[in-house]
Amino acid sequence: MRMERASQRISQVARVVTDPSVAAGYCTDFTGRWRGSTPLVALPGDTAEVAEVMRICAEEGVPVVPQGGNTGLVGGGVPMGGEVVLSLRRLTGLGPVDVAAQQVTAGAGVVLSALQRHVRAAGLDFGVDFAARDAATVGGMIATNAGGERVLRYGTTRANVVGVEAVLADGSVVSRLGGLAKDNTGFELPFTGSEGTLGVVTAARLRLVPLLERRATALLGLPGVPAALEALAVLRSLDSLEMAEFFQPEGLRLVRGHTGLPSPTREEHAVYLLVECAAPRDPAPELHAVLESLHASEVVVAADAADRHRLWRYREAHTEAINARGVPVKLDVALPLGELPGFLDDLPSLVGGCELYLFGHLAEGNLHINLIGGQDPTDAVLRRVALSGGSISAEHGVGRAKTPWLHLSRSPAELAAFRAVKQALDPRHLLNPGVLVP
Ligand code: 2HG
Ligand code: ZN
Repeated sequence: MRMERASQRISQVARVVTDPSVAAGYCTDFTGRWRGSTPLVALPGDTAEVAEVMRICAEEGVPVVPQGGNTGLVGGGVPMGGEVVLSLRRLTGLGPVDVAAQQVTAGAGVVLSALQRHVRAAGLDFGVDFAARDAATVGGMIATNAGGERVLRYGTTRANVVGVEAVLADGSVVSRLGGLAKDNTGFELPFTGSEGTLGVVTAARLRLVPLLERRATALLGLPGVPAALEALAVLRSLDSLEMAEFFQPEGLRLVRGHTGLPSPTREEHAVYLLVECAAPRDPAPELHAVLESLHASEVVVAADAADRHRLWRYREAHTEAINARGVPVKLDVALPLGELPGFLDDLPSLVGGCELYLFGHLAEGNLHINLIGGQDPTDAVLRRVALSGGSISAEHGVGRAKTPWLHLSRSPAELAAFRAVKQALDPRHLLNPGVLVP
């Protein structure tokens, strides 16, 4: 009854989708693991409409799942309890690039690649980049504190946000889009990384970085992870280093089968390390000098931009190639670099009979462990991660998938503080119930 009344009221203030065949696209995640349902998808066109929708939901006591590009991998943006979906996709406004301040204001629904085009036309760039750039949105990136391939140089999304505008659970709007680099008038409201549980991000003032068009990219074949870590330590002497991504032969075979790409190297190697440098001046000479000192088993250097994108593809196509193989269990963990070799030695016995595809962001010790078939070994793997002082979710967030294991990465005092913040900002648990906050 409440839901019916809420649906009717929402459809008077915002565009909505109720046709189940259209709504289905908002109810299933990218992997196909999370399949929910909703009576209504609200598609407000501006912040005022988002506020109206939230006010109605608060008045009717109806729960809401905020959603951006629906590229999440932990079930954090899917209506698993029949909630209203609040899609921010229509909030696509992009302000003028402030070149002096190196900032821009973007609506929550701006897709990452559209943001990149907009700011690159002004000679600047956004510091966060990853494979889902054509679908992931600014709001979703903030809500999940997205990481990606350039974290080693520019940090995660958190480091690239100056201020956020958000709608709270009661429909009130808080807005910090003024772009002041200095403003110590209190603490930050914790929207970044809150996974839609504390407020609905509607826009953000983003920090930009210089556009570095001179790039040098290479793929190294190495005998193992210890060798890759040694190479990384040397490569880190380069100020221009922007990317250090790794993958393995099992994943590479899947990617090649899926994309039809030829082998990137003459021989097969235990570990492939994809590195990229970017600088105002051609970084190729300094990268090549370092590569020569590394004793890699094999090195492939990109000749031009097309070649660079081809090399990226071997790494970036892992997610879609794995999806084409089956519905994966996805573990996104981080370990202190010194713990990686020992953890990786233990991993095969922990995952038992599952097919294991391993790749990720080496510089942050961030492993994407993708598993197909067999018994779900999540518990054993995440406990082992915690034993080494690692994180049970490095960049994808907690969502619904990882809530049972959050205590492995967060102390009782931290979890109590999470609950207190949730209680203060969303006392009736209308925002993304069941996600992140235990
Ligand atoms: C990436 O690094 C994403 O490409 C996705 O974080 C990782 O599919 C995955 O497991
Ligand atoms: Zn990743």
